[in-house]
Amino acid sequence: MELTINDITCTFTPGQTILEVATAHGIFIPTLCHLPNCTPTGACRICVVEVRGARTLVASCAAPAAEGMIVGTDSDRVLRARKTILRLMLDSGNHDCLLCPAAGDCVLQSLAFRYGVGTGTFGRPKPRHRPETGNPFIVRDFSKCILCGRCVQACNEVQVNEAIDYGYRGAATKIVAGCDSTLGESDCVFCGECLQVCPVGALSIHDARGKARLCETRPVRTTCPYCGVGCQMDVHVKDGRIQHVLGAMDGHNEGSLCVKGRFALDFTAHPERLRAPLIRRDGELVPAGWDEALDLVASRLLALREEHGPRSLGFLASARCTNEENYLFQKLARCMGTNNVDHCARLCHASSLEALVQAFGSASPTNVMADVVNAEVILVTGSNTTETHPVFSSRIKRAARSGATLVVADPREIGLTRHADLWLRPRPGTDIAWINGLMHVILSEGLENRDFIDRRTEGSEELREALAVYTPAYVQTATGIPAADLVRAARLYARAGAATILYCMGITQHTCGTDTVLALANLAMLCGQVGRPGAGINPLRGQNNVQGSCDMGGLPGVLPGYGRVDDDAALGRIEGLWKMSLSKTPGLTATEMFASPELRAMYIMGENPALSDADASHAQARLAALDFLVVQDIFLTETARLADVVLPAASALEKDGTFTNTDRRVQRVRAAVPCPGEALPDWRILNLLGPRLGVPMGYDRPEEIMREIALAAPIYGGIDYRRIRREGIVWPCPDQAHPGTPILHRETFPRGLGRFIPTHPQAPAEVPDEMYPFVLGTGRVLEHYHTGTMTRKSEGLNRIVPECFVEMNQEDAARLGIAHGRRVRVASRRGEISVRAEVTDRVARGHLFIPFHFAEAAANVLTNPALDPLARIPEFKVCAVRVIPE
Ligand SMILES: Nc1nc2c(c(=O)[nH]1)N[C@H]1C(S)=C(S)[C@@H](COP(=O)(O)OP(=O)(O)OC[C@H]3O[C@@H](n4cnc5c(=O)[nH]c(N)nc54)[C@H](O)[C@@H]3O)O[C@H]1N2
Ligand SMILES: Nc1nc2c(c(=O)[nH]1)N[C@H]1C(S)=C(S)[C@@H](COP(=O)(O)OP(=O)(O)OC[C@H]3O[C@@H](n4cnc5c(=O)[nH]c(N)nc54)[C@H](O)[C@@H]3O)O[C@H]1N2
Ligand code: SF4
Ligand code: SF4
Ligand code: SF4
Ligand SMILES: [Mo]
Repeated sequence: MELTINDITCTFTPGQTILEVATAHGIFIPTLCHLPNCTPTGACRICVVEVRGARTLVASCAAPAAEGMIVGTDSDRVLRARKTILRLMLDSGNHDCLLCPAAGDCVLQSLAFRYGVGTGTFGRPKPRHRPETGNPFIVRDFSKCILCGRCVQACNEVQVNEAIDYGYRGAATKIVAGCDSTLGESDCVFCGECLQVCPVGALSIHDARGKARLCETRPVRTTCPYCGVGCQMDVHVKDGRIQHVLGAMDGHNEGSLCVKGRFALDFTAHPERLRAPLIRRDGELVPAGWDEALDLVASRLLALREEHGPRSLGFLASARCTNEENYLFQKLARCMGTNNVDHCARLCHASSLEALVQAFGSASPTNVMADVVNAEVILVTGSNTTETHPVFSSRIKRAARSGATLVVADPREIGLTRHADLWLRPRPGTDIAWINGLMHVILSEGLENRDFIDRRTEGSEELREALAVYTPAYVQTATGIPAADLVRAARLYARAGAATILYCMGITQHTCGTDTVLALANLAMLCGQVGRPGAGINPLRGQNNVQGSCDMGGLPGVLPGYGRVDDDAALGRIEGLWKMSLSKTPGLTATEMFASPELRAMYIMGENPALSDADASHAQARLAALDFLVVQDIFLTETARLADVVLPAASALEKDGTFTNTDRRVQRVRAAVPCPGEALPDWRILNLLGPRLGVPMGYDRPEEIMREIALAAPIYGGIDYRRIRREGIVWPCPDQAHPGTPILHRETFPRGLGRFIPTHPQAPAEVPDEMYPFVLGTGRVLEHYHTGTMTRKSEGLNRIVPECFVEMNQEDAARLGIAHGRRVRVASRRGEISVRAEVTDRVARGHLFIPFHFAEAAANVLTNPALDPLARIPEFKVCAVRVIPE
């Protein structure tokens, strides 16, 4: 279809607005209230245009384009209208550009300049709002607000946090949080989406005056160093310091970030950053030079290998480090003669890895996050998505708003339960029962996908027999989920044109984790809900680069690209590439390293097991008892304090490389600020150490390492820095011409047929009794990350969540006489911590929740190190404790 704008013929597709058509043809129309992907409001009217035949001017952001339309965007009438609108806006507030933090990056300022409009024309009294500064991140100054409403749309339609709205009426209209409270007292989660879209200076960052204005800074495109969503961000830098962080509009996150990505990169400049290597002398860690430290590491590791053999050495790789660094790290370990290399994936998705390899032949998330829009039903289980994958959760909430059915299965009330059509609330550790129950209902109602089962799977008959006992009545008793809800969920999932499963630690971190993931895989295959747009099974990857460190072979049983170490062909290929002969004996897992008396030395790059391992006191004792411990970190962590040598590393903001997010998307990481002191990027440290251990390295740039990765791991075969300059590529990407693979298992599974492996419920390793009557679950909060080494260096985050707490049900609290906010002791068979009581309905009676971010009240002092027999993952989600009021 065609229309004419300013005498230029423009083609368009039905449904486009005049504004969209103009923009697509490079014709400028000013906007203030317009936000892409949101309902047009036409609130500011600055985008008015003249349409021949229309009596009044038309707001182009809301008016649909029509065949043959004749549009003028810069007639006198249009310009007059725009100037009047600008005058009214400038008049309505304190638009003093000299003192405004948004100057140089303000749409109002640039339009005023463009249209030659000064201020003060109507002489109206200026508003006298006092800026709201009470929260640590966002300053709200409504004397500059032009009521464009973009912040309201960003909060409600984009992030779906529903914290702010219009309040009052007429001239008193204003943007309010909650019932006109401060942002800090409202539901605001400080994602900063509103801040990023505000076209003027009404919303600005805290301490703006101590920083450079946006227009004075240089942007560096990089990937967020926190969670597996892998948001793309522009880090704005001046004078070697990070000044602002903006979400990249052209990234897969479409401009969104969460509070950590946007506001918590201040750890990079923290005074406690490691600035020089440290060596233990007379019991004290003292500064040393690089040569001295690396020589010591090399001589001790070589001596211990000489004396006790290569299997006495253990290596922990890092899901916080880049692909290039993990690749070099496992290369170093393997070339030293051991496959004893593992990392935190063991504590995380080891059970997914084990189960999905058995069922499908590959364990990676099957669909990219953006594909969730294609799902009619979204089943989220054991994932507190709004807090742990926040920007992805916004996509899920948007999908639910536009009609997708959201089913949440979680023992705890979480952010998503409010948006769910159905919330199943199983007792912790009972997931296999309800998942089997869903399949029982599906089979008994004939809702299974016969065609998929016949063509793509094997073992369905055994499954059918195994499921006979899981009637809704049985499941209700076993899990606490009402029978009717189970039936409803089964019908929703099975009947959906496309349904996707998203799951995380609530499923995996159990002694029955592998079996629970197998049950989910059975469910997906039974209904043919995998291998299509909107249909898949997605173990959400947690860390920024946990997908990548697995891909790089940071695991004891597999090489880069997932060839098995005990497979001659796979091993032979890598031996040829490295020109080294390697061990074909699978190594110890991280959890086994801590149990094995064989182990004499460890090299830990970017992990903090002294706090993150189950039964942390035992883990600490084990680390302390090693003959030699090297820790390479950005801070002197609880683990580093136990080391013989500490090597200071550059953080993600100080080096180049790539991270692979939960999409399997390989994205660039770029240095934005200089390394502190003598700290070096991990890849450089390994490059210096390798030759000292007889392992050839010699890489000048991370890009060279990626070239070798492409040879070592065929799934990365077509990935190079040039191709991922702007946008990441989703592996498998076997060659340079391949566009990447957003959806896995479309035609076949990597193992050929998908395999049904029936599983049955098992009780957790430790169940409540008279001495320890509560079930404790551990996990995360939005504002903090793991052992807190980074987020607890952020002043703002610490103001929001300053200390550890235990969530406890109101009835339990009342029975024990514990008031909200009171300190209590929580004790298990392994230890005891002191925390503040958070009395709430979020957890059910008999259940407790404690986040594991706080060293001074470490949840892992309490947790049970019992392992899943196959995956060797500890049972972080269930142990038995008692609560004693202090
Ligand atoms: N803010 C923040 N974000 C993070 C991280 C962080 O530390 N902080 N860490 C990252 C990493 S590495 C990971 S692995 C992910 C983890 O992300 P999640 O797995 O979402 O995080 P957890 O807090 O461990 O929460 C797990 C969820 O499982 C539920 N759950 C507990 N027990 C059970 C059960 O028996 N059955 C079921 N069905 N559900 C249960 C809990 O109620 C909770 O909602 O987060 C990543 N993102
Ligand atoms: N109770 C309980 N415990 C748990 C869990 C739970 O749910 N409950 N979850 C488990 C899970 S899923 C995970 S993934 C683990 C996480 O366990 P860990 O990986 O041990 O925890 P982190 O605190 O992320 O440790 C990462 C370390 O890397 C450092 N670091 C950051 N960037 C860099 C870098 O560029 N280079 C180097 N060299 N170091 C860097 C950080 O300072 C930090 O010390 O915790 C597990 N532990
Ligand atoms: S920071 Fe995020 S949650 Fe808070 S008001 Fe702005 S958009 Fe809403
Ligand atoms: S605060 Fe900013 S984004 Fe929100 S209505 Fe006012 S001017 Fe628009
Ligand atoms: S959602 Fe994850 S990747 Fe995105 S900004 Fe937050 S922590 Fe970073
Ligand atoms: Mo994790």
